[in-house]
Amino acid sequence: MASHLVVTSRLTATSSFFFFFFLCLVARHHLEAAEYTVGDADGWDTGINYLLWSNKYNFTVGDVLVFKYVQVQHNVYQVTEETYRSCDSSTGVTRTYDSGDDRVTLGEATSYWFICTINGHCQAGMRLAVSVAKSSSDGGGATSAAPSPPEQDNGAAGGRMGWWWKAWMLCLSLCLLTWLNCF
Ligand SMILES: [Cu+2]
Repeated sequence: MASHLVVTSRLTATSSFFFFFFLCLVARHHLEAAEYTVGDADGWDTGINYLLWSNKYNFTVGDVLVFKYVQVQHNVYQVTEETYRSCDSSTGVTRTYDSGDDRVTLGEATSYWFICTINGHCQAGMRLAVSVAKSSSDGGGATSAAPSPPEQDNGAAGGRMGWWWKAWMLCLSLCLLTWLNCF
């Protein structure tokens, strides 16, 4: 009788853990964002067709673009569509990046335009246009679709989320093993 009680409470604990885990999974689905290295292995450089590159992917709100390049040789200016087309960065600049490892969070379902302003690089094709769709979560999209201010900074938050996720996976594996041992 006592052992039966122990098993029952163990089962309850296990199922509540899984319920909590499931909640986290759902939360993650809404928070998780894909990360794209612009140009893939080529990075952010001259001589690459970024139109072809951007056409390969479907960007959604929360995704992160990572521009990788040799610092000083290039830069990343977030600009208006007009400036993207004219390559004239004297106007229409929203934001500038120059770290060589720039992370830009696509915080809104809109279009984003980026150019490099170093000597004729933009004219030579070093410009990127990306259109971002609403979060792809099915149903109840109202909350996830709410416009949020673009938080385009160090992607530390994304990295931390990745670590949390790994921790959770480890936790789940351990729990599963323990649970299997009970029977
Ligand atoms: Cu450049």
